[in-house]
Amino acid sequence: MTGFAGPGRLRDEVRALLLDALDAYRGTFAEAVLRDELQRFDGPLRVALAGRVKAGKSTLLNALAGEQVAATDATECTRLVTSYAAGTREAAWAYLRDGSVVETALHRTAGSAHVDLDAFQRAAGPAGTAGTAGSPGAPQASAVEALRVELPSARLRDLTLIDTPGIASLTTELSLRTESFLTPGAHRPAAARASRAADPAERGALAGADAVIYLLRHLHAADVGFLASFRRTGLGEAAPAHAIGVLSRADELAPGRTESVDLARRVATAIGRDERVRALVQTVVPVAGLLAQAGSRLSDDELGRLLALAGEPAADTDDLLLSADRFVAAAAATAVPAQLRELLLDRLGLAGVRLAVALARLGHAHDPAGLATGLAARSGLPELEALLRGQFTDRADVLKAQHALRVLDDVLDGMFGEHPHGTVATLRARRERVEAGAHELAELRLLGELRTGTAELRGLDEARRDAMERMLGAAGAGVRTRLGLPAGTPTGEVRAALRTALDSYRRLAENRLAGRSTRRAAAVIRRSCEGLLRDLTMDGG
Ligand SMILES: Nc1nc2c(ncn2[C@@H]2O[C@H](COP(=O)(O)OP(=O)(O)OP(=O)(O)O)[C@@H](O)[C@H]2O)c(=O)[nH]1
Ligand SMILES: [Mg+2]
Repeated sequence: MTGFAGPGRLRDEVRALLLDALDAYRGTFAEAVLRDELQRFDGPLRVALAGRVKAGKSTLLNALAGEQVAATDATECTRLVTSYAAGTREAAWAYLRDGSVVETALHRTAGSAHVDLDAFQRAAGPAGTAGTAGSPGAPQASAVEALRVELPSARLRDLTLIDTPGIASLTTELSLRTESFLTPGAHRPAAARASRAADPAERGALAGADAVIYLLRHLHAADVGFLASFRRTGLGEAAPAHAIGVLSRADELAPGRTESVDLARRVATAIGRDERVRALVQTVVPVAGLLAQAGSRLSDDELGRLLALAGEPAADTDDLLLSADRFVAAAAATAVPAQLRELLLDRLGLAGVRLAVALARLGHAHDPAGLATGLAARSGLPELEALLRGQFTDRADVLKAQHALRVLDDVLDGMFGEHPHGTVATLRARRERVEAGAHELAELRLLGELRTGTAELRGLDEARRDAMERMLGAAGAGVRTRLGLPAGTPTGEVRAALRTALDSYRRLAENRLAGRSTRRAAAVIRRSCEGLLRDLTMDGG
């Protein structure tokens, strides 16, 4: 997109650096670390879904994957970090504590993918599965550290999705699995890391994510605490660029009102303005994962019955919709059978059923397809997907480069043992040059500093500060998004706007009356403008 360093140059440089480091560290513990990093560097971006128990992580993962892969349930459900990646066939692998990786049976049902882990459980533990293992109190004596599921899915080609157990889970061990996955090494002294270099859960193919979707139902101290630890450990000041906040289960905020998602949007915006949250995520958007899946989880016949329900006398239906218990009561006054009502409740939730009825009554949905589309349109998922493209997929190279440089730092710092003499200084110098030459990294760093308050744009009003953050890619890496222009704006107009921006940031960068941070930020944005103008010309625009 914005190939400031020339298209793909950052990627090529970092890749070459990793290869040379691999050569230098051959035969040491660090070799495996670097090999894993290289593998993930060449693979799709890895995005984890994290948040407290029952925030709706697995449901949102399914909505993004476009099929039911992760198990979801009203009781605590996800017990192992599980990544879902594109593959040529349906298959699953268990990553064991002893470091081995074993292919294991994957059973697909209509509801989810179920990984059979019976063989790995200790004699003392009960049978466990990827998503639906026993009760929350069941012993966690499993030898399995994490799972990888591969599916032939086009949606997963650019993005590997990682489901995680809830933070602040009922069992501390489950929370810790997520925390140690997302913030590798955070809970352990550096010296202890070297000895764990052979542990697969601490390394490339599994450890860490390039970016995180953090689900909140409302702002809670545990969320702030977790997000802060994510920033502190892995990703430094650039962290907000790596995290998107989602106000999840948005339909439950104002159940059944068609404007529920609008209300959720206002709440999400307010949460996103909170200083503590701004320092940790780029933005907060509302999403109702359950609504997004109406079309894939309900048949036309079932959706049709829902429309019929909306056509029944309002007095009866309104009474029915007062509570979940009333809705499924055997003796309810409706022509829709109780069994089907239970299914509708399970697939859409009460708020979803109410919304469906409201859409039909208001004439927004006339047939099953229209109803599914109406619900999906109000789920917030299309907006989240656009955001993921702009923020994560389009800058996958930059995010992965950042991760790779961080791992390289750990290696060069001796985190994984021996230094091959002589080469460390050379590699470090090259690493510094790569970082200094990559404007993309400078942008993310500055954005992070502005968000965390390390740098401040003093004396500028809020609109100007927002515009500067946007120019740095805060709302997406595309040139139109940066300039705040609509998607279809013709190239000529984009170029004119860029020239105007370039002039104004050049002046601001040289304005002695502006604060130091402001001038530095303006200088970075001036370079962004120059790069974007160059890209526009190279694209033939
Ligand atoms: N109304 C509504 N309910 C939802 C939504 N997303 C999830 N749920 C419900 O919330 C419950 C938990 O959903 P999951 O997706 O399993 O949540 P989770 O965060 O993966 O839960 P754990 O893995 O146990 O931490 C289920 O009963 C879902 O049906 C949503 O968008 N709207
Ligand atoms: Mg889950």
